[in-house]
Amino acid sequence: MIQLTNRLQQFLAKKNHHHFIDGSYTNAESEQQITVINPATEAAIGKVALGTKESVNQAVAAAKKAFNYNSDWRKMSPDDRGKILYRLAEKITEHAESLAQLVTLENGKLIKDARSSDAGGAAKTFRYYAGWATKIEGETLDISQPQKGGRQNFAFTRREPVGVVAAIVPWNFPISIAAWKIAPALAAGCTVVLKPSEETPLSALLLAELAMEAGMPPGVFNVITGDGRTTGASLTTHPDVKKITFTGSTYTGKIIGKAAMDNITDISLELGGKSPAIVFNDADDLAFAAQGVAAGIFRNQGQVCVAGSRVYIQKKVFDKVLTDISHAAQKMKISHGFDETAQLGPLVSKGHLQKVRGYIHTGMEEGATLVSGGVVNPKDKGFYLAPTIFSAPDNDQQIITEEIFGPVLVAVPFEDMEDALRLANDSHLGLAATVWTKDISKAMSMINRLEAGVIYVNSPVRSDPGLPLGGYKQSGIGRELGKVGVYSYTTLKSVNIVY
Ligand code: TXE
Repeated sequence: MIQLTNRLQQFLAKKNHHHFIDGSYTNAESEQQITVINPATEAAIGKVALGTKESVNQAVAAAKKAFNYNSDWRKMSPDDRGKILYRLAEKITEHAESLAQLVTLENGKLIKDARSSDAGGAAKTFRYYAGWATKIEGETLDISQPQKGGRQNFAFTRREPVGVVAAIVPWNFPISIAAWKIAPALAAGCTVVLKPSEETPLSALLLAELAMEAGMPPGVFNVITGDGRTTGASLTTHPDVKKITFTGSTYTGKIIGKAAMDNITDISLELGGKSPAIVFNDADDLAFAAQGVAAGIFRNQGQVCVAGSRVYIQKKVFDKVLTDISHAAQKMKISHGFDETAQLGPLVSKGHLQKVRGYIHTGMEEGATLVSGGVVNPKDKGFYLAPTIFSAPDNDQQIITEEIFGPVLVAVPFEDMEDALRLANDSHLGLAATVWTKDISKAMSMINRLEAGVIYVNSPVRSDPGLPLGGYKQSGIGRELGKVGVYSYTTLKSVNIVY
């Protein structure tokens, strides 16, 4: 068992955690509380405040004040803003073990993933966007307006920070997804109110402490804890919020999208996926492809927006590839996240485990063939599920049309490229896809015709701060990460000087 760091022990000793607003913890004694559960042990690890409308107002007011034209933040040079983001990246690296352990405690995920994807991923994202603070550009434009008396035009655009940003994030990568939003928003000069998921709110509070230690002016980055219905809804309907950035379910994304339109608030949505992995007969190394497909669905217990949860395998190699994937699945060691040798941890919550199990039941009822796994919890305590694989003849089952968001894979055979495209594009979602082939022409045809925002060839999908992420169809609106990510927190002002 891993020894918790001193910093984390001190943090957890507080037991009751409050919102982080205007540079310090607030006094939210009067609010209801949410208990945060460790999914591996089912024990409580702390309580956070369930933010009321008043607390949300306070957080937005702090962010608005920090965005005021004469504030320290607004007057700060891009270079100094970048330095603060860079210092925060260093703080995250310095306290990476505390952050990773906290993420494992509240989410259940494997500590190695919490170290690399969450703490490591967040540091990388802040480092990447630190450099963007000094690279936000407008354009000069050669316009054709006639002017009197031989006067001329000097037209240009400038990018300005959009204002107070509401960032609403899910529980699957609590601080790295938060970083995907906070880092570009701050690089652009915005201020932020972050609402973490009610399942994993603690790591966001620790991140806010580190931001202050990195020299972030008060009010620039605030954290409000709470649920979706009260806290999240108060934040997304607040008239002083100028941009909403959300990652979560398509269902909630639609509610937030409608709320945004009431105030004509800018919005970006990164919603769910049901991403296809397509394995051709001529994949370079079929065993490697099978391993990649298994990694693409079972990483983080399948709770990954870009998880390849449908695998289409060309008929000639269907049995071989499916057998390899199921061998890989059956060999996975299921254990709590602090077991350094574990390969699959618990799911995030009891409710989520029930939801995923419900889908497995539905798959069996609808006649899909269960190849491995199933609904049985392999442990006495904790929210565990064995990696589960189904095979089905076509796309007409619920387990292949809806996002399950757990360690559940459905395999379907295909004839040829046209058939693979028909099956892969037959979805209301379009976040990601992977293609496994050594034929570059085939890979390019697939890239051109797949309806997905992110495509990887011969690798499971991974994230990188420099590579934009977002979805086609009901997988979302807008893109985050990369240059487009930082520009999405700016608004364009067009200017013409007649001289
Ligand atoms: O998501 P929600 P949940 C999918 C996945 C999962 C399902 C449900 O299929 O099984 O969503 O998960 C906040 N106004 N994804 O319930 O509801 C909420 O408090 C404002 C895919 O966790 O979308 C949390 O902070 N905010 C996804 C955040 O929204 C509201 C990752 C996400 O919650 C709100 C997670 C409201 N009305 C789940 N209602 C991905 N794309 O990676 C809820 N929230």
